Amino acid sequence: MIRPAASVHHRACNLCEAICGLEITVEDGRVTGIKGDPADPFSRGHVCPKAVALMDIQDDPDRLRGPVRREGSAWIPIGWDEAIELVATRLAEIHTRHGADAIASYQGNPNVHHLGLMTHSGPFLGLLKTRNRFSATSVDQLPHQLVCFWMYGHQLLVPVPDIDNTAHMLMLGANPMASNGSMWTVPGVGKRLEDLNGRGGRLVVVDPCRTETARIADEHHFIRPGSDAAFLCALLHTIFEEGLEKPGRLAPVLEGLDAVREAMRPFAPEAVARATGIEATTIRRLARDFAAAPQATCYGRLGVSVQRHGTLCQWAIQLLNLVTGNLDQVGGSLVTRPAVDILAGSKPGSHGRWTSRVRGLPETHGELPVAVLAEEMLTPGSGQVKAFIVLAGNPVLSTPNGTQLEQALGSLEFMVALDLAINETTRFADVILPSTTALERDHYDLIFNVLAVRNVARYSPATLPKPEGALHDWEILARLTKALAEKLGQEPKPMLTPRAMIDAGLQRGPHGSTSPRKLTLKQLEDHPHGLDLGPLEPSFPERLMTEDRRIRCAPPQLLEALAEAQVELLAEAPADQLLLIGRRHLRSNNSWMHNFDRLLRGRDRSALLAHPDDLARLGITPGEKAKVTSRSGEVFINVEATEDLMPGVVSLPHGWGHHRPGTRMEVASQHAGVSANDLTDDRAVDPVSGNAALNGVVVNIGKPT
Ligand SMILES: Nc1nc2c(c(=O)[nH]1)N[C@H]1C(S)=C(S)[C@@H](COP(=O)(O)OP(=O)(O)OC[C@H]3O[C@@H](n4cnc5c(=O)[nH]c(N)nc54)[C@H](O)[C@@H]3O)O[C@H]1N2
Ligand SMILES: Nc1nc2c(c(=O)[nH]1)N[C@H]1C(S)=C(S)[C@@H](COP(=O)(O)OP(=O)(O)OC[C@H]3O[C@@H](n4cnc5c(=O)[nH]c(N)nc54)[C@H](O)[C@@H]3O)O[C@H]1N2
Ligand code: SF4
Ligand SMILES: [Mo]
Repeated sequence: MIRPAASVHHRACNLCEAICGLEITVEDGRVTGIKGDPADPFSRGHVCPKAVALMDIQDDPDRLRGPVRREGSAWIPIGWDEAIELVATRLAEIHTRHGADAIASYQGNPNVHHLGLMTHSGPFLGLLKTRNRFSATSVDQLPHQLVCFWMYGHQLLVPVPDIDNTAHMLMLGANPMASNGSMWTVPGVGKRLEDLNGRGGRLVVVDPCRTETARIADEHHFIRPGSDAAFLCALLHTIFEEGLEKPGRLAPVLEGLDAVREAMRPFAPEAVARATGIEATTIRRLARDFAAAPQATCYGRLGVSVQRHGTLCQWAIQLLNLVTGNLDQVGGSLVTRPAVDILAGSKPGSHGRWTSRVRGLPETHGELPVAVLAEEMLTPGSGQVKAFIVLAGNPVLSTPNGTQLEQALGSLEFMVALDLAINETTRFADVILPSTTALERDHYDLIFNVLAVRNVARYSPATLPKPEGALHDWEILARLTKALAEKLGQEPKPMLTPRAMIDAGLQRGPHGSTSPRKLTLKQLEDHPHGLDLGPLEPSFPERLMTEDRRIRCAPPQLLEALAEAQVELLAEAPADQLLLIGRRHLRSNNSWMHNFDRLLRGRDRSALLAHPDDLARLGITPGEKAKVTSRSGEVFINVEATEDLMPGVVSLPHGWGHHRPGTRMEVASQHAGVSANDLTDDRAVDPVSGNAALNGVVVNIGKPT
């Protein structure tokens, strides 16, 4: 047999924030191999098991390959012209009849991993002028962005831990050994943490779970979920009280530090020990260790953002870096100089320009917190949401109180989804518009280069040709924009292709036409493994984006929120309370990579984990099914015992619950699991940002009778 000639292609993986370089073998039009690209200067060959699943996404028999329209429970294939016309007509009609706010949108996680959705969803959604815009941001990193907007003047001016040069890393609520880093693009984080250890550095992890990352740390401390703000304030308190403060070079541009010092006064380690579950002497030592390290960086991620006091946590983390002189320092936390500087051309941010109709939660950066999405659909009255656009998202599994959202989606007049799958959310759509896959399109990381531990740039050409009749997401959006604009009597702005935008962006950027490097798209294409543009370097105050280039240490909203939260933060944990938190697994990705056997091998990963003492107290036998209830709902799930959890804490991964009728994901439905978000509470939000508090949910466990 003659084997068809194989070709080898290089591209960046778009599945998670690590943006690893891949080497992909294609034979006879099919992908036959995917491995790490050793020549990628940034990821240096690192890869994880999900990368190989890019070929499963490609070959998934359940994947939609053309637009479909729903009639009852049947899906009818339709042509693109008909699909675009249908969607534009229905949206325009609802817009005219019920007003702009009657159309809501949700942009899911893959939007930020997808060039065409990044460039083309804004103009489309902008036509609607709806206040009901939502995204995964408000079940995720909203607190980071709000804090950076308030302190540094731009929501994306986010300092990242300089892991390769630090001597001491304090990490809260993050498990990069499973998640590969977040708001922190750090491919091969395991190797980088090993190197930290090798040069005598220290990793301290604070997490209610002894995670994969905690296991390789020098120190791990359990913390009661939701109490991190108290812990972080106690670190700051100690630093101020013991005179360990040394803001250094940035001291002249710090504004409001006295107010911060005053605000931290009530949070003595001795006052927060019971609330956090960490002894006062330990807290004091951790503060001293951090302050004494020659370079240190504090990083807090999902576990401290997606909880009751997420914004206070992110504020305290910035302050800790800042008062110890580690902000904008090599080995501390630094901002990038991305080759396409999306900060330069974008709005710095906003907060509270409007509030949600029913509950009055504030807008941030043009979006409302997704925790109010269902109630905006279910509550009658002027401005009620009647139509829904979902772009690459599965909010039924990803946002709090998923069963309530299901009920809401069932009540809509019209729904359209840009997606490849008929899943828990898109099954409610009237029309689904599936695009090409990641391997069939060009890619450039607009967001993750902004959050990377080195300044890097890489342009990935499509690996596979675009199939006959298929459209890229950006083409679908461009066609929808044109059709809808006509119907709404608006003039659509001319749009460049994503590729042309990157070329222009590179030339305008800091390494572009006015710099010695004169970076162009052509140059990037000549470097198929990506370009390293150098390490992160101090750039404050010049790079600050506040009007006066000063750092606002004490945004009034945060001072006020801390004062209001004080009693709650200092309160002792109620006895026998069980708090639910989430967890991630290396072989899973949010809600949408459960349809591939390759990633599901091994033992069941969807069990509820609990501490053996809690199970003994409740009379639950490990290995058996239990009933877990919360204010929002109940699930029945196998329970496993583990001493890796702090007593009083139970954990479930999110993104499961594939048993729902009407989906078309054969393999996933056989590994259904339950959805953690059938237990999380849409009413539980961070009071400052409205970010959902998906961690620290009060639950009860009982026998499944
Ligand atoms: N309880 C709990 N809930 C959580 C979290 C948690 O830790 N705990 N984490 C939260 C976080 S951080 C996030 S980011 C959200 C994520 O939740 P979502 O924003 O809902 O995103 P995903 O679950 O990744 O769903 C992605 C969808 O995009 C589709 N898709 C994939 N590729 C493409 C493409 O190329 N084009 C199009 N058009 N569609 C595509 C997939 O089929 C899938 O339907 O979940 C949040 N929910
Ligand atoms: N394999 C894999 N990789 C992923 C994803 C995935 O689903 N699978 N999702 C991607 C996405 S969208 C994101 S946003 C990132 C998230 O990346 P990470 O932020 O690293 O998220 P997790 O791995 O969920 O780790 C969160 C940690 O917070 C802890 N935690 C929960 N509650 C609290 C608390 O109150 N306090 C403290 N201190 N800790 C708490 C949990 O025990 C957990 O260890 O991962 C990305 N990468
Ligand atoms: S770590 Fe993330 S970017 Fe790297 S191969 Fe795995 S999924 Fe892809
Ligand atoms: Mo996320």
